[in-house]
Amino acid sequence: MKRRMLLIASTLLGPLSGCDWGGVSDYTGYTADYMAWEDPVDDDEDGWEDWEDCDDGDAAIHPDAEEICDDSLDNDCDELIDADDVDDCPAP
Ligand SMILES: [Ca+2]
Ligand SMILES: [Ca+2]
Ligand SMILES: [Ca+2]
Ligand SMILES: [Ca+2]
Repeated sequence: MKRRMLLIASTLLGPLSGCDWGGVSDYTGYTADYMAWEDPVDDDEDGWEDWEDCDDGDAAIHPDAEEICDDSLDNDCDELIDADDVDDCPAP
């Protein structure tokens, strides 16, 4: 009877402690991934990070740029292009 209790205890505790260690390493991995994702990137070095720069491959395009009304690009990152950007490109 005593031997059976020991067997049950080790059977229960084995997977439990393994699960705890797995949880710790999973959490650490998640934190590392999250930090990497949070790391700001400014590929075109215009001073605007990728999450706020609608084109992080063109230093002339950023939220503080002037809309150029005939280049088919959203120069100032307000999701309005050329004539659609009526504030910057009013109809003549
Ligand atoms: Ca940028
Ligand atoms: Ca840019
Ligand atoms: Ca434009
Ligand atoms: Ca625009």
